[in-house]
Amino acid sequence: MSEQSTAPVPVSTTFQVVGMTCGHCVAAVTGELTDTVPGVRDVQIDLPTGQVVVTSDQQLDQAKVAAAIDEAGYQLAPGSLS
Ligand SMILES: [Cu+2]
Repeated sequence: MSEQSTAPVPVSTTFQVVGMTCGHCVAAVTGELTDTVPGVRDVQIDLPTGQVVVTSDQQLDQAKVAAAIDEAGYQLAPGSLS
């Protein structure tokens, strides 16, 4: 990777989502986050632990993240995003 002053520095945010049980859940959460939270580039989800790692162009809007998880039908683990 070359250094370019104009390129945004990706931000990595990790949090925990409760209730995901299969690949469909992962796809739903990934899609909702990608579609509704500004700046999201990549979403990585570890199903067994419910750990979600979001790479984004800017600091994530926590309210939008919470809304996206809720919209997908799951719950943000309390205190995992602060
Ligand atoms: Cu599922």
